[in-house]
Amino acid sequence: MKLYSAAASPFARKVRVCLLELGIENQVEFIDAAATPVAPNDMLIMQNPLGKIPCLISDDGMALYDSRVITRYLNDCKKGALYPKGAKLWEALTLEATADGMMEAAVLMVYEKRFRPKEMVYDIWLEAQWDKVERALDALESGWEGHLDGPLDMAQIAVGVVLEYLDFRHGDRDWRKGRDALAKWQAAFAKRDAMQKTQPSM
Ligand SMILES: N[C@@H](CCC(=O)N[C@@H](CS)C(=O)NCC(=O)O)C(=O)O
Repeated sequence: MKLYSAAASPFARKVRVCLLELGIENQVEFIDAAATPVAPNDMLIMQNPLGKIPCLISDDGMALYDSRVITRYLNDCKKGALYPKGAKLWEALTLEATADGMMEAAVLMVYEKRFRPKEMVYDIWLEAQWDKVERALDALESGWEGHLDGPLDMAQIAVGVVLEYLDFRHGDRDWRKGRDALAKWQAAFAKRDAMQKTQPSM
């Protein structure tokens, strides 16, 4: 298998952590394919017309995206337990979608500041993206603790990844303030081997 990814991408990190937790990281060749909305990567758009990473090429040549499709595929291939069975599945998928939505907002904020001409940066829009992140953080602080403390799954991995991405790109916003329980959970989760081995870099 081949994985188009980049060291700073939180969506790609979800997949890298998933591979490590499933113990199959050595079955994948990693291809660095950093892409931006204004400078698509030519090699990548031949596999994913959306031009986004991560994108996995399976052993039989199928291109899979986005991150949630890839992680479910890998979990199925390995017969892993990163997606619970029964009613818990819907809870896990909703929590994963919450973390992915936070990632999306946080990544869009970076793009707005990085790729838009300075005079066109729309502060109201930027703050509205951050409001989404804040509301989701509050929901994680009180409401999801039962799931976060349960058996390891992809939802927890997505939450662990997005919280570190907030430190990486939006450290000045101090997401931990007033969220002691979530901060404590994150500090423990960050110690996992798979999280340590995949820390984001420029
Ligand atoms: N929903 C997608 C989001 C992927 C995504 O936005 N990736 C970013 C990098 S972090 C990207 O490739 N951006 C390039 C673009 O938007 O054109 C997923 O879960 O994989």
